[in-house]
Amino acid sequence: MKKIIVMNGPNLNLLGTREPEKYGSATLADVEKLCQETAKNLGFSVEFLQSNHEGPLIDKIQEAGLAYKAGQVQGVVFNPGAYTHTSVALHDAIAAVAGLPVIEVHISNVHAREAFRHHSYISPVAAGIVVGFGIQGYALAIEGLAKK
Ligand code: CA2
Repeated sequence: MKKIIVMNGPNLNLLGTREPEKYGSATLADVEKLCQETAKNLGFSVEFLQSNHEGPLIDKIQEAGLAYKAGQVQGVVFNPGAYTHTSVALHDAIAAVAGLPVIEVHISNVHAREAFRHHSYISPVAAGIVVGFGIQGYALAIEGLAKK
């Protein structure tokens, strides 16, 4: 069974515990369950991870690139959190694994928020972007990847 990797960046481990007006009341465990169920119905398995640090996210993108070339991975769903707006290193990691589809997801509509959230270092190297649909955005991204 091919795998979809779902990655989450800094502070997303706090989902459902604070700021429900911005990010809803679902926890990251709820997001994982949604991803597992959505992928299973489409015939894929899910590897789900969250990190508050750039390095492990970069390592996983590189690993996903090799697994994609080996035909084991369908693609990556990635909510980079605040690294979206700061990380040239994540941009470069995705650019370096040519071909690997990475779908950028944001729970909130970043374009309706502060100006510093309007720029993404990830979007130019993403295969698709899902913004502002709450945690359902993860399911939409998985559905999109399944058709790639
Ligand atoms: O809307 C999104 O998914 C974001 O990627 C969330 C990031 C934010 O920096 C991006 O601009 C947009 C923040 C994730 C922090 O998540 C928390 C959840 C609950 C409580 C505190 C933080």
